[in-house]
Formats: sequence, C-alpha cells, structure tokens
Amino acid sequence: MEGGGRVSWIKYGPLVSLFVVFLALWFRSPQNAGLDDRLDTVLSSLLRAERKVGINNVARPKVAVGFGGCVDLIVDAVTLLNKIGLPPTDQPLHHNYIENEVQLAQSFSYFFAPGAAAERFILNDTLFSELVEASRDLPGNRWAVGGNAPVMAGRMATEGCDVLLGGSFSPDFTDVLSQHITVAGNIVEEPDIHLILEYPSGASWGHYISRRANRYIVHSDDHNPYLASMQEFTAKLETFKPDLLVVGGLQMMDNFPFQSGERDALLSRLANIMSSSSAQIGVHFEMASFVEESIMEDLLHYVIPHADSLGMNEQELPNLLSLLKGANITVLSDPNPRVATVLDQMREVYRILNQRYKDATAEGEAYGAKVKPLTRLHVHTLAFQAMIVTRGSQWKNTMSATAKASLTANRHVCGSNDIDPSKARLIMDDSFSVSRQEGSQRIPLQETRPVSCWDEADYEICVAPVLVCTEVYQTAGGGDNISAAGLVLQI
Ligand SMILES: *[C@@H]1O[C@H](CO)[C@@H](O)[C@H](O)[C@H]1NC(C)=O
Ligand SMILES: *[C@@H]1O[C@H](CO)[C@@H](O)[C@H](O)[C@H]1NC(C)=O
Ligand SMILES: CC(=O)N[C@H]1CO[C@H](CO)[C@@H](O)[C@@H]1O
Repeated sequence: MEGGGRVSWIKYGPLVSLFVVFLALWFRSPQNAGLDDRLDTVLSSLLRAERKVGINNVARPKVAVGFGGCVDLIVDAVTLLNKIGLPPTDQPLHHNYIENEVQLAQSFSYFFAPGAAAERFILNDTLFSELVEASRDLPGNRWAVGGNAPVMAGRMATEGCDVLLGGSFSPDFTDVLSQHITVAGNIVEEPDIHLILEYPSGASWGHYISRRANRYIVHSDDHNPYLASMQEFTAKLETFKPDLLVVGGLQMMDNFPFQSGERDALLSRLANIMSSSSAQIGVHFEMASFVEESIMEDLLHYVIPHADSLGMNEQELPNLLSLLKGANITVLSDPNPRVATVLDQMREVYRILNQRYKDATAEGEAYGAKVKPLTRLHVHTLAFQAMIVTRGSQWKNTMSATAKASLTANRHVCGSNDIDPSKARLIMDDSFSVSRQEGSQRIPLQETRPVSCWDEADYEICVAPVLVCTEVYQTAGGGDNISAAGLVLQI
C-alpha cells in the first residue's frame, strides 16, 4: 500500500505541480479584486456590528474625564528636523528625557526606524522653545486640541455622552470644545504646547527609514504635571454623578522634576478620588508612554488598583507586564505584534492584577482604601483591537465595542468619519492563534463575522481586525479616540 502510494505520487507529481502552477496563474489576476471584495465585506460587517447597539441619546450617559490637556502643534517630523538643521545621528539611543539636540537626534532615531510611538519630556526650555518657534511657520503644520483627557472627552461627546472634563485651560481652548463638555479647573493664560512629530511609513531621515507611520512627541509642560484641576473636578464630581470615570494624561508627570514627595502627594489625592467614587460606576485608566520606573511603581500602587478597566497600546502592554513581573521598564517593543503574543500578555496582566486584588482584599487592605478587581482590558494595535472582559461584570456589548474601536482606528488615522476601503488595508493574517502555547486553537478571520469572541476562564475575549489606513492624516491621539469609542458602548 505504502509503496503504491509513493509510486503514484512520483508518477503524478509533475502533473500535480503543473496543476498548482496553473491554479496559481488562474488566481493571480482576480486576486486584487478578491482582496477588495474581502475588505468591503469586512467593512460592512464591522459597521453592522457597531450599529447593533446604540447610545441612548435622550438620557445621555455621563462621563467624567481627567486630567489636563494641551494645544497640539502637529508637524512633519523630517521637515522640522531638516529645518532646524539637526544632523541624523549614527547612534540611536534611548533617553528618559531630553536635554540637548544630540539627545533629541538619538532618541528620535531610536523610535523612528522601527516606527514605535514615543513621548518625551524636554528638560531644556531653550531647546523646546526653539523647536516650537521653528514649527510655527513650518508648511503643512496644524494646531489641534490635544492631551488624552480632552481628546477622550471630545470623542465621548461626539458619540453622545455628557462630559465633565478636568483640566486647566485658556479661554480660547475652552471655546473650541463641544457644548456637551463642561470644564472643571482653573483658567490659565498660556496653555501647554505639545509638539507632535508625525511621520508616514517609509519616511527617511539620514539612512533611517520608518517601518510604519507613527509619531514622536515632545513636551515641556508647566501646568499638566501638577494635575491642577483635581480640586475643582472633585467638587463638581459630586453633583455631576457620572456613569463612568476616566483617568488619563498622567504621563505628563513622567520624568518631570518634582520636589521630593510632591508627586506622591498628588497621586495619593488621585487615589482618593478614584476610590471614593461609588462602587457601581466604572473607573477606566488610560495608560501612556511611561519610562520612569518610579512613576510606574506609583501607578501600580495608587492608580491601577482603583481602576476596573485599563486601555493601552502594544508598547504599553509589555511595559506594564514586565514591571508586574518584577523586571525593568521595556522602552521599545515590536510595533507589529502577533495576536497570540498580545493575548498571552493580556491574560497575564489580567491574572496578575486580579491576583494582587485578591491578596490585597485578603489582607484587609490595611489603610482601608477600596481596591477593585480588573474587569476590562482593551489593547489597541495597528493591525487589530483586543478586549478581555470579565463575564457578569458591568461592561456590556463587548463585541460591538471591539468593532467600534476598530472602525475608530481607521476614522482617526485617515481623518474622516466615512471609511474609504481604497485607503485601507487588512494586515492581520487570515487566521490567528489564540495563544503562543503549542497546540493552541487557530481562529480564521471570517469576513462576514470579523469580530471573533470566545470564552475563557472567567472572561470573554474579543478580537477585531483593523482596516489599517494607508493615507495617514494623523496618528497622535489615536489611542484616546479608539479607547473612548470602545468605552461608550460598554457603559
Ligand atoms: C539647551 O538647548 C540649547 C539650544 O539647543 C543649547 O544651546 C544648550 O546647550 C542646551 N543646554 C543644555 C544644558 O544642554
Ligand atoms: C534594571 O534597571 C536597573 C536600574 O536602572 C539596572 O541597574 C539594571 O541593570 C537593569 N536590569 C536589566 C536586566 O536591564
Ligand atoms: C484625527 C481625528 O479624527 N481625531 C479625532 C479624535 O477625537 C477628537 C474628539 O472627538 C476629534 O476632534 C478628532 O478629530
């Protein structure tokens, strides 16, 4: 039998290969048309999933969002660096903060080539002002409302929520916010400016070529690190009675030269706000680019234990996980991770944080602060959106929320509410493995049901492909728009 099988293979082998070549040729020309069809189907299916649940526009959900905000000055990275005559360095290097031009060149090139998102504090006021001045009249520059809190607030207001926004802004800034946003904070004359250095995929600076579109952000805030709006925000919170509390913008404290004890005091007040909100309302914390180890430790102590929900990108997830496992900060991770890798990291973060919760409650939490289990974890990456939500928790509509997050990624990056399939690409594989463990199940990407959801342990996982925008308008603020869009369907 065996021999016979082999003989027939040898005999028909060439015929089979011919047939394969024929098939390949046959399928080659209509392949692009097939891809377009596939994209159209994924798009219409995602839109259907998004529409499945509506937002109650009569009793608008109420969301309180803190803290801070800024004016974003968005420029093309390479155009700016060329204008100021910064020579490309041959030494890409990571710096926690930037003190001079050489460090700027080194730090920028470190993230630019892989195309990884990064955000750094500039400790040198002269250098920062020079960069801002050079950007003011750079062709193609744009000004926009920026900062995690205002962007999330804006997205939620657009999606049908009433928002209380904690931040100290200038009057012009407050004027351009949606009428559904109420500001709680002090008035400042000079708003903080963030300089957003955007670059497309394939941009070149010296001999560096960016592998994907992304941005490098520099700032030198005076107001935001102090969470100056906290007091007013707390006062208004009582009467506002939100359905959801969102905390973000804390990365402005990263590497900021605080006086000793100052940051602790601020974060401990924040912990009080988070833990004194009623147990029924959800508390979401949006992570960001943190590189200072001590502030990450502070977040693990003061902030994360009081959040039911966390949002982050593919850089911030491994960073948080490595810290939870007692290792160092990870400054740079794969900007295009596989689904299996991300899901494994998410399961581990979920498991470790909930174990910490159990340990803390078993000890009776000596100082009586209320801590919460983690019931929702949303990770946004270029190629896909992934969520873990505890079964039976307060978070509703996970499937639709994942679809909406995915659509929002394209809408934001392309800068248009209507998604044009000719400016989109699916970069997720045809199927994905649910874990890197050997023998794990593979899930095919079904065009008519692109959001895959399944149960594990005590939670549900949903994964949705992103229709990756190919004509990039803006990447900065993407995570905030995406996270906020996912949250609105879940409250
Ligand atoms: C700050 O930046 C300016 C302008 O680039 C530079 O001349 C100066 O040396 C920098 N200061 C320090 C302490 O590096
Ligand atoms: C971790 O960080 C510490 C302090 O910055 C440093 O001394 C140590 O070498 C780092 N360890 C690794 C494995 O990078
Ligand atoms: C580029 C983009 O579409 N970003 C949006 C993020 O959300 C804010 C608030 O809704 C919008 O103003 C931005 O246009």
